[in-house]
Amino acid sequence: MEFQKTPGWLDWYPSPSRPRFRLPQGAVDAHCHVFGPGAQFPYAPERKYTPCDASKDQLFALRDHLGFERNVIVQATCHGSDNRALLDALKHSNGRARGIATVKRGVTDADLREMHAAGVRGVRFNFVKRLVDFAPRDELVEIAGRIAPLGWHVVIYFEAVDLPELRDFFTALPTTVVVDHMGRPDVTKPLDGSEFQLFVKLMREHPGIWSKVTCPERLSVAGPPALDAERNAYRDVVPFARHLVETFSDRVLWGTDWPHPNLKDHMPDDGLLVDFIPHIATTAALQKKLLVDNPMRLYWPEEK
Ligand code: 0GY
Repeated sequence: MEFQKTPGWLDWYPSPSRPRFRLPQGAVDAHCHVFGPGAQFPYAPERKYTPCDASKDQLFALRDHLGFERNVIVQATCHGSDNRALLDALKHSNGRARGIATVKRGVTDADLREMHAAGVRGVRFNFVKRLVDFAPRDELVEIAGRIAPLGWHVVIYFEAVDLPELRDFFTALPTTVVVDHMGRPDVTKPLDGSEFQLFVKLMREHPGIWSKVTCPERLSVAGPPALDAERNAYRDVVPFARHLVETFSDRVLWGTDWPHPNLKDHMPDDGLLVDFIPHIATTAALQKKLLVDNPMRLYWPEEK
């Protein structure tokens, strides 16, 4: 099947620079996607955007180029609840990728078992209006109850303004909960303002809630990075991510978000994104927790 990508959508960065920051051995890119290829794994009819293809082989090449050991591949909304591209990538990763799927109420125990065998360790619930038509809450509760006995967790994606309304739902979930992209703070608002502090409070009061300190390129309002000698881009996002890394060092994850869906103004150089890490995790000990210990504990617990 032929797919035309959504007009205005940028392709992923074709030749990322080599990062200056040397990742610790065993580092995990804990948030990335595969898209299609559409001819092999068609995009979902209910999708809100059509991406450019971004295959497992391209993802694995990026992993090696940047110096990561492993990936956590997250089902993107353009594939809906058809997890075939994700499962194919996991099965071809030689055990070096684990996955987060999207499932619907009708998912069978056999489906869940197959996903587990392939390396799926969680499901994603999406509350971002531009990306999905929301699933009813009772369906999500039912799914969470089904996956909890497998030792899986729930990944949630929402915008900061929606947290007050969603908070009680999140805290009632029976599994570990991982928040995508720090709950998407508005970084023009103060770090100690009520919006971000509500998210910090959520994490402080609920030790089962983790956060990905990801997507500076998406959250930054400073526009394309003004490079300085330190390759220190997306500076306006640093205080938010650094605060979470330092306050909740055992519950943070980092990922590239390659191939960066829905970016229209600026496509990040993934090498530069890696060079963001030492600005938010400023010691070797914090870097090891963020990039190795935490994702290994969550996704490869049998190796710890
Ligand atoms: C991300 C962010 C986005 C998209 C998706 O599944 C998706 O389509 O997650 C976004 O547009 O903010 O994590 O990749």
